[in-house]
Amino acid sequence: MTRVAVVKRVGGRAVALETTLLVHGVPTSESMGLASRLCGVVRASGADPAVVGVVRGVPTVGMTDAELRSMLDAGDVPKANTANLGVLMHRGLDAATTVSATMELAAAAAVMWFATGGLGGVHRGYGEHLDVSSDLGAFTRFPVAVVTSGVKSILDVESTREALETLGVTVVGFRTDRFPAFYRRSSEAGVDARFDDERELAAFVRGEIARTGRGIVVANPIPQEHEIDETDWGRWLGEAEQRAIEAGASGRGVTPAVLGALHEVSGGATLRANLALVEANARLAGRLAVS
Ligand code: PSU
Ligand code: MN
Repeated sequence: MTRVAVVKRVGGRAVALETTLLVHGVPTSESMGLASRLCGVVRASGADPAVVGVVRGVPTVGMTDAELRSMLDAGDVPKANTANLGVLMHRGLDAATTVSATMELAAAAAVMWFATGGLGGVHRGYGEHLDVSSDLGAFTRFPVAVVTSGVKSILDVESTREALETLGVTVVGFRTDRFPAFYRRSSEAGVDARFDDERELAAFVRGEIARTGRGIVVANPIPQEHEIDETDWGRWLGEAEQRAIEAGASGRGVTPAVLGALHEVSGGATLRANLALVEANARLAGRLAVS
């Protein structure tokens, strides 16, 4: 049960968008442009975009452009998941919310649709320790449908899929039978069910969330024309991981470090793919929200 009081500035057909993706997932020069394209895409579907984050300690569903701008200008913004969200609020700080924290705040504001790029998941293990994102457990607690291109192949995709299964989280595929791997349309892993029709998918998700009070993963593969070649991907990932290890990334710093290195070693190709798939997810979430 969610007891967070949030500032809510969004209409009835809301689609949540997360700030960690905007602040830590893409270069800062891209953040405002991406935010405005995502909001535009959601509006074009007839739904209402709501950028979610913590503004000077206040959990906010529907941040203004000025609030996002000042978060970006501040630099070095903390990344909030469900574990440290309350501490950052208590201290009155700005924070970018990950999938798990965004789900918590969206649920508190009765927003059930959320579009992102990729979920966090089970890391491949750079260090000696287990590193599993709080995103996975959030689906067992918050009644929010997250439209995502699966999990990035910087993670252990198949283990992440198994972890969702262990937690009893429903994973449905939109026009796919496979669990997508972000830059790639498919992986070794499957989904619980495939839906080809948007209206049927929207009806199922609404009914399921009402029935269970838990979240659902809606997997939407990257558009075909933006999928990254498998050989390129393997080479880039190897180099990016090496750079992240050399930079000494750990804990919450791992995902942003590997992403940043990837965008560099791929000459921007992974960034372009990333932007394209998030937009596609925002479009689908908008359509489902009004369906
Ligand atoms: N995947 C991406 N881009 C991102 C993230 C994931 O392709 O920016 C962000 C999301 O906010 C996700 C978070 O919730 O990383 C997961 O971080 P961690 O591994 O520290 O839980
Ligand atoms: Mn982690």
